[in-house]
This record gives sequence, structure tokens and C-alpha cells, in this order.
Amino acid sequence: MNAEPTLPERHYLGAGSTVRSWLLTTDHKRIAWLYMVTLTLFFLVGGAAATLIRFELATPEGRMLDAETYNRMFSMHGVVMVWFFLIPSIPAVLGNFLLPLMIGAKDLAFPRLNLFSWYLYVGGGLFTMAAMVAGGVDTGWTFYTPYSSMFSNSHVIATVVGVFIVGFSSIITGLNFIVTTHTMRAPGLTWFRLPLFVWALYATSVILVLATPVLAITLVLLAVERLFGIGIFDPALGGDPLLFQHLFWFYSHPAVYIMVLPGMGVVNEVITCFSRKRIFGYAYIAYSTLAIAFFGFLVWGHHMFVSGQSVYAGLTFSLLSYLVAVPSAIKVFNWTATLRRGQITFETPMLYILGFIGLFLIGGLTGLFLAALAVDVHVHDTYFVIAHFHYIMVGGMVAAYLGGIHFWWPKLTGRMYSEPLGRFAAVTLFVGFNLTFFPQFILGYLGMPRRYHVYPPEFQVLNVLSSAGATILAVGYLFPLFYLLWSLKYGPIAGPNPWRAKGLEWRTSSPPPSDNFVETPVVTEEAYAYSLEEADRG
Ligand code: HEM
Ligand SMILES: [Cu+2]
Repeated sequence: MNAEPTLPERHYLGAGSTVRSWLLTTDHKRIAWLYMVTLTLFFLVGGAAATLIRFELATPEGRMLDAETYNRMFSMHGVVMVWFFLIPSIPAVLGNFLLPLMIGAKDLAFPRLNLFSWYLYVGGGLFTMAAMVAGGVDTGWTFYTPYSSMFSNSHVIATVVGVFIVGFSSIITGLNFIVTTHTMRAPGLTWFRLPLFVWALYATSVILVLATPVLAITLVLLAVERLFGIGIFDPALGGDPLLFQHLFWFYSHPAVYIMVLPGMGVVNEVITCFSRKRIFGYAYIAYSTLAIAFFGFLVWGHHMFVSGQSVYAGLTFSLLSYLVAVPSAIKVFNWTATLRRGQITFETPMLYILGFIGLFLIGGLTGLFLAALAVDVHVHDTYFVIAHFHYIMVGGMVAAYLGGIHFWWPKLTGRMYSEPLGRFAAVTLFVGFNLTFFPQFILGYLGMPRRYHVYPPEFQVLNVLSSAGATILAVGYLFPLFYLLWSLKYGPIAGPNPWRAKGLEWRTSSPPPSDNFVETPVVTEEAYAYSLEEADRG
């Protein structure tokens, strides 16, 4: 037997503990921590707003918040969650930490630029937070014109400036990831030996680089119209409000894949490890990742079925939206086939990932309802839509994020968290999530519109269920915060590879040294060379 594992003598976390050493670090692993801490704070802000929304909706009369405040709450919730949490989360935290480790590199291609993009993220966040403190914004996270440009009297400009700046943080991170993947792979690490998480980051980065500038331009135009009254979107000034929607969704639909592709990447890593099997259909998963990124650019018009665009445009966008479902379905099929006859064990990361697959399926299938023109006309702007995107984003993507955090926690910190508490939190989250959002499908189908704080009493039962579920869900989210913090100091020492996982990141110590590997690793086999025989022996 080996002796008790100990923490390595030199590792990146020990490379200086002053605030200065953190704020000026160019180590991708420390920058990942900077992101993790700031993202978590934003998540708590967005979550506080969600709590108020659900409290308000527990009764039909809307007595707790006035209409104006309610609007500002759901806008703040959406703005913070989408722009400051979901978009950066997996790429900026797990991607930053893992990309160099997974490809056997010492750092990203541009370490200083990486630090700079965190500063942009925080800077943008401060603008938006200042707007929130000053009274908030009431436009919703989509800033639809002409309301946002000519009529709203809330803090639109400051909010939009914040989002604009954060957009540049995304673009820079995307460029950094692309260059790193092209130029810094270890000897022997061909494209088709890359972990699928790296493929996912790569495809995501392409979207970030191509789509985000469109958002940036759109926000500038919005600011110009609002500040100077130049007619771009407002019909009264000769502008076209549909133009805003086209530009906005040309970014924001692909942005959905910025959120979900990295989550799918995490699923690949975790599912093979805890089934002790090669991933089924590696090449299909890699290609379907690229296909999703590509098709994602062609479907933005499905957000505009009732906007008055031509029926032919509507039909085309409807058809194209179905096409995106194909590569997504391929992935789910491949995951199922990977599980088949595997030696499955249910550690915490695996529970989150199985949760992801279930919730993503429900979210994806209800997406097909929305992609069908006629059904969408019925459920447009109802709670059905809210339920659909929360299943994908909150159920799916946040579960993948948490699953990934747990899976790589021993690598991040060198310590283990408590497995029973981890499992308890994962199950709580799954139960709370379904109780919160499943009733919303029914509410929406029955006709409860979104963004209303007063509703007819017959919708109350379902709303109370949803609010009760949200309480359970909140416990599921907050719990990991405590036991993970606890494990930072008291967790048992993990050793380099507690899951007996494949992948270069597991070949270095936990936590890794500042420059990742003592010697540059050489790759001689495909990714995921798990074997069931080895598992039997293990
Ligand atoms: C990661 C977590 C979450 C994210 C990313 C997220 C994201 C969003 C977004 C983008 C909207 C749309 C805002 C709009 O345009 O109207 C929204 C609305 C909403 N969210 Fe969340 N959400 C999250 C968690 C939650 C939780 C935990 C709850 C409940 C406790 C919740 C309840 C709601 C409700 C009720 C609305 C509807 C507001 C309306 O009437 O329009 N969300 N959420
Ligand atoms: Cu879309």
C-alpha cells in the first residue's frame, strides 16, 4: 500500500497568497479562480432577484412588489444570469483552468491578455451593478427597441455599456482559446486525440469570436439612438424595430450554444470516466459539436415568429430550427450508447451529468414545440418559454457546471469534498429544479404570460408549487458553496488522480505546479482509453 497521499510541495495555489499575487497573476489556473469567485457573486445577485420574483408570484394579487419594481427585478435577474453568469461560466472557469492542462501546455497562448479579459469582465460587471444600484433597468435582458431606446426611464445606457464591455472579454477569451488549441498541443496530441471538452471549447470560441461583435454593434446603435435620437430602430424616427431583433438574435441564438456546448463537453469527460468505457462515436460527437455551432447561426428567426416577419421567413426558420436538433440528438444517443454495458458508478459528478442529460432532453424536446410555427404562436411569451429555457440553461448548463466543478475539484484544490453531501446536493437540486420549472410548462400552455406580476387566481396552485420548488432548488445551489469551502481547508488529500481518469490533466500533481507539468507530456493513445478489464481489476 502507498503511504497517505500528501499535497505536493510546490503548487500553483501556494505561489503567493497576497492579494497582489492574485490580482496580477498570469497563471491560467489562478485566473480561473478569479472568474469562479466573481461569477459566484453574480450568481448570488441574480439568484436574489429570482427569489423575489418567486415570492411575488406566490399570490395572484401582486401585493409585494409594484409593477415597476417587478419589471426591474426580472430584468436584473435575466441580465445578470445571462450576461454575467451563463455566458462566461464554463469557458472562463473550467475552460481557463483545463485547456492548457488538457493539451499538455504550460499556459494559454496569451497569459496577460487572459488576465486582461478578467478585468474587462469585472469592469463591465461594475457598470451594470452600478446601474442596478442606481435603480436598475426595466427592459428585460433583451433590451427590445423602441422601448429601450426611446421610452424607458430606467438605467439602460449604463447596463448596456456593462454588457458591451463584457462582450469584449468574451471575444478575447475566444481568440486566446483558438490560438492555444492550434499552436500549443503536446507532441502526439492530434486533433482527433483531443478530449471532447477541448472540441467543445474550440467550437464555442468560434461562436464567441464571430457572433459577439454583432451584439457589440447592436448595443452601440441602441445607445446612439437613445442618446442622440438618431432613428435606427424607432419607426417614429424612420428606424425599424425589427432590425434590432434581427441583430440581437443573430448573436443571442448562437449565444445559447455558447452556454450549452461547453456543458456538453463536460458531459463527455465525466460520462466515460464513470462508465469506464471509451466514449461511443468520438468523431460523431466532435463533428456534431461543430455542426451545432454552424447551424446555430441560421436559426435566429425562430425568436421572431410573431414579430410580423414574412410567413416564408417564418417557415424557413422553423425548418432550420429542426435541423439543429439532429446534432444534439446525436450527442444524446452517443452518451446513452456509452453508458450501455458500462461499469457505471454514481459519484457526485456523475449524478449531475445524468441530471444534465435528463433535463436537457426535456428542454430540447420542448424546444421542438417552440420551433413549430403554429405551436409557438400559442405559447409565445408564456411561461412555457420560461420553462423551456430554464430546463436547458439552468437545469442543463448549471448542472454541467457544478458537475464539472466537482469532477475537477480534486485537481483544482488537491482535496476531496464530502461525497455524501455532494450526492445529497445533486439530488436536492434535481428534485427542486423539476418542481420549480415543470409546473411552468403547464402554466404557459394554459396561457399565463411571462413578465406579469398579477395573474388570475386559477393559476395560483401551479405558481405556489413552483415557488416551493424554488426554495428546494435554492438549498441545492447554496449547499455546495458551504461544503466546497469547507473542503478547501479540511478535505482529505486527493492525490493526482482520484477518479483513475484518463487525460493529461490527471498526469500532473493535484494541485498542479505553476507551469503545469514537470516534463512536457507525450501523447501516444486516443482520448478515453478506458477499458472495462482495467476497471474489473481496479
Ligand atoms: C442559473 C440560474 C438562472 C438563470 C440563468 C435564469 C435566467 C433567466 C432569464 C434569462 C429569464 C428571462 C427574463 C426575462 O426576459 O423575462 C428568467 C426569468 C425568470 N426566472 Fe430565471 N434564471 C435562473 C434561475 C432561476 C431560479 C432559481 C428561479 C426561481 C427561483 C428563476 C425564476 C425565473 C422567473 C420566475 C422568471 C420570469 C420572469 C418573468 O416573468 O419574465 N430563475 N430567468
Ligand atoms: Cu434561438
